[in-house]
Amino acid sequence: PAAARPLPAYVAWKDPAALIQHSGTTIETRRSAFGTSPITPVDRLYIRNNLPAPDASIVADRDAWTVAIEGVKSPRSFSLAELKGLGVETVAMVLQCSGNGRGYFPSKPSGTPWTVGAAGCVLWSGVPLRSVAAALGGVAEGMRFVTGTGGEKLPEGVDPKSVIVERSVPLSVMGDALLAWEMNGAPIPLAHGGPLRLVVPGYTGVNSVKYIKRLAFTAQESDARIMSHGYRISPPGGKGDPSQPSVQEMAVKSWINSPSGEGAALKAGPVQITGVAFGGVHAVFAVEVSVDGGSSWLPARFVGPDLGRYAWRNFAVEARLAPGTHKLVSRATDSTGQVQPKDRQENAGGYNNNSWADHALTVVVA
Ligand code: MSS
Repeated sequence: PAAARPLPAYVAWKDPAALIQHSGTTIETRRSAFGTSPITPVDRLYIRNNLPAPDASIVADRDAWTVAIEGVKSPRSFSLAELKGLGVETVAMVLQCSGNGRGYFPSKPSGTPWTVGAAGCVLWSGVPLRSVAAALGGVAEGMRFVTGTGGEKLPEGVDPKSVIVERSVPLSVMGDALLAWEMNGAPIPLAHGGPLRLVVPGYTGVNSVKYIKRLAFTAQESDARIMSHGYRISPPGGKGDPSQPSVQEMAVKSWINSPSGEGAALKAGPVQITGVAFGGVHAVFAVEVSVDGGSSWLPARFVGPDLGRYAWRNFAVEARLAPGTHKLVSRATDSTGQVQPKDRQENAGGYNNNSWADHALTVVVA
């Protein structure tokens, strides 16, 4: 393959050969770089920043980072050192950009044309939101949302609401959401939201606010543009507005990573077809694979450990592919019986693409 472009300084420690660099703030994992264990190595994990990452000085003294907690009986700020005393939990979770799969929309929506690689599965450790709220007398009456605000320095001369990364999710996420300081067993790198990140399991990536400065239980959704107009399921050709559904819960999805279709033609003979499958807010239950574009299906088996309902699972099917061209597809079912659909739901932003047909992979066998 062509020599990879050097990565920007804040992600210079990542593996360039494993990544597709769309821009300095949008970097995707190559399909062939996912491997066959459920946790995505941090140096291969995708990056999506709506604003440039803050200065690296914010991770120089992590424990000194502070977050304001509002919308509780006794609001106050906590340092990260203090938060660590309130509780600790670890969750394995698929982190997936709302626009993962956008590149398959024939309408070419504006935004990064991600294929499969704006996703990974990560272990996060931190304090449950419910423990933080409990330490402050509980959530104040009438609050219906959890609103997280990112700690980026905002550009001068523009309305802060038009650029600030501030997202609201329903209060029901309280069961499993964390304020996390650790990722795959190490402090969260700046690029992924260190020193402290809100993580909302089962929800698309934009809802997991990095470098969180304010966690508020609120009666209303944020009126920041990224919430009110951005990340909405808008009709094709339309614009986002607050009446449309926000991009929040993820739905059942899977794709094949190997063979990747990248590189030289495969040799005829037995092949393990592998990929990843997840249910979003529900656990993934089963996966089927087709080597004929979806005409007939084979049951796949899960490979490796089950890290819980928010994680993805690796799957495998053994097949013998004759010389020629084959169209490989996978289709997952979640624990509530929801089957990954054949077709995408058209929308202007190119969000939530879980179509199995769009994720088909054509491979040539010599
Ligand atoms: N946060 C903040 N603060 N900022 C920004 O920009 N972005 C989003 C999230 N969070 C942001 C935040 C998005 S959009 C996403 S995806 C994610 O994040 C990513 O992550 P990483 O770590 O991978 O980079 Mo789409 O839905």
